[in-house]
Amino acid sequence: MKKRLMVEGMHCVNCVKGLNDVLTEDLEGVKVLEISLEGKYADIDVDDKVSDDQLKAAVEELGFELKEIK
Ligand code: 9UX
Repeated sequence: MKKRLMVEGMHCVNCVKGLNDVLTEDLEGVKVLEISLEGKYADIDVDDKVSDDQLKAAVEELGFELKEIK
């Protein structure tokens, strides 16, 4: 299913790359559709087996904050 992760703390393109990498490499079953630095979100397509807690852990591993999942 498609989810939008509202992410606080991305400040440059390397942050975007880091988030992309952690989401795709740490978790099996996540496809990144778009990450917006300006919009502070990451749109993903994710398998049902991946929990919101796992997404949160991956995002926060980088020091970002997962504010909300839409
Ligand atoms: Mo850019 Mo992000 O220098 O944590 S990598 S601000």
